[in-house]
Amino acid sequence: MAKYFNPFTISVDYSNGKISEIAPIQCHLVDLKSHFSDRKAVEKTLSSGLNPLIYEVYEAFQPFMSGHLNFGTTILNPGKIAKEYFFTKGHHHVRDCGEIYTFFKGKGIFLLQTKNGETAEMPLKAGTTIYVPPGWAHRMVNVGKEELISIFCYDAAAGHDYSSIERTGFAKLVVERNRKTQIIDNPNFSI
Ligand code: S6P
Ligand code: ZN
Repeated sequence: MAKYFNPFTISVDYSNGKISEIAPIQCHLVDLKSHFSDRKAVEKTLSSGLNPLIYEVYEAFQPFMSGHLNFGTTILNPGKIAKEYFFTKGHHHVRDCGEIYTFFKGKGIFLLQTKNGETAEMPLKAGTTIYVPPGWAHRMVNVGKEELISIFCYDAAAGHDYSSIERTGFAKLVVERNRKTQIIDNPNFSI
C-alpha cells in the first residue's frame, strides 16, 4: 500500500514573518537589477558597496510537488530605489492556478496584469486577503515604513515564469512623488 505523506506543522512568527523550520530564499538588490526602472540609481547604490536585502521568502515545499499546496511567508522590506518603492520580482505561474495571500503587517500595493494587457492594483494592509485568479501575473510593493508581511498558498506544482515579466516589465510603477504614493504608467512597458 502506498505510504501517505506525513502531516506536519510549521511555526510562523507573526511579529516578523519568519518560520523557524525553513531556510529563507533571499532576494537582494543585485537580483533585481533589471527590474527597477532607474538602472543608474541601482548601479550607483551597488557601486557604493550597498546591496540591501529587498525580501525573503519562506516556503514549505522545495522543489514543487504535484498534488500539494505550497505555502509560506514573504517579508518585503521598506525602501526605495530613486522614487520607486521596493517590490517583489513578480511572475506568472507556468501551470495557471489561483493563489491566496493574507497580509498581516505593513502597507502596500498589489499589482496584477494579464498577458492581454489587463491590469489591476489593490491596496494592502494588515488583514487584507487577496485572491489572485489564474492568468494574472502578480507583484507586491511595500509603500510603508515597516516590513510588508504576507502568508501565501498555491498549487505546489504551478512553477514560476519570471522571464515574461523580465521581458515586458510591469505595466504600472509605484513611486513616491511630492511625498505621496502614486501608481503611474511604466513608460518602458511593452506586451
Ligand atoms: C509564489 C508566491 C510567493 C512569491 C514571493 C516572492 O507563487 O507568489 O511565494 O514567490 O512573494 O515573489 P517573486 O515574484 O520573487 O516570486
Ligand atoms: Zn505566485
